[in-house]
Amino acid sequence: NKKATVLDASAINRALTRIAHEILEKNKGVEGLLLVGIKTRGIPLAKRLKQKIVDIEGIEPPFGELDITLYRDDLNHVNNSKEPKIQDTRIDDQISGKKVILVDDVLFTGRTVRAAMDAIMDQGRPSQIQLAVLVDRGHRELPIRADYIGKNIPTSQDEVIVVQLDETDKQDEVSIFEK
Ligand code: 3GP
Ligand code: 5GP
Ligand code: MG
Repeated sequence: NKKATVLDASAINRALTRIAHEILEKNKGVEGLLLVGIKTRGIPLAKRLKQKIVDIEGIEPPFGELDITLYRDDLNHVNNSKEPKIQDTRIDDQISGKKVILVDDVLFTGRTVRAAMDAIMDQGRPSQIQLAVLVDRGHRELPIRADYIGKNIPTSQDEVIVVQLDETDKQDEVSIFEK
């Protein structure tokens, strides 16, 4: 059951506009950038950032997608928890020498981002990997942090962040739910 709306459509749009500017400021323009969206909702978010970058600079950065899903290792009976595994990688552009900007909707334990970095490094040697997320909900289990954050939302373990986007859910809204 829903506890609160944290970001409405205009707040999401403003956060993405700010992040697009931050990416361009930190990287001194579009040169060498490669935007990579992570699975379902990171992909429309990365596409929106790409469009904002085009609107600001008039140059379109290359774009790719990673599909990372939770996978249960059946051999691991003792600690039968799910780990994110790479399912599919669609990055047509050369990765070597690029500044890869990973984009995801929610950053939680950091395990998905770790898997994403593995997938990237398997394909080439980027000059940098940076991370942009719409929401950082805390509870990291790895030494991973985001370079660009739409909103920090401190959560308890029994809360979940629901991210809805026009492209996948017919509306733009971020809200907190009690499990
Ligand atoms: P996404 O593919 O758009 O990122 O993890 C699968 C989906 O479940 C994710 O969609 C995510 O939005 C949603 N989800 C909601 N709460 C959680 C959660 O606590 N953990 C994970 N891993 N996913 C969650
Ligand atoms: P992590 O691997 O950092 O634990 O989790 C990150 C991935 O799991 C993200 O792709 C995100 O979609 C999903 N995730 C984890 N917690 C939440 C949450 O509370 N809400 C949503 N929407 N996604 C979550
Ligand atoms: Mg996600």
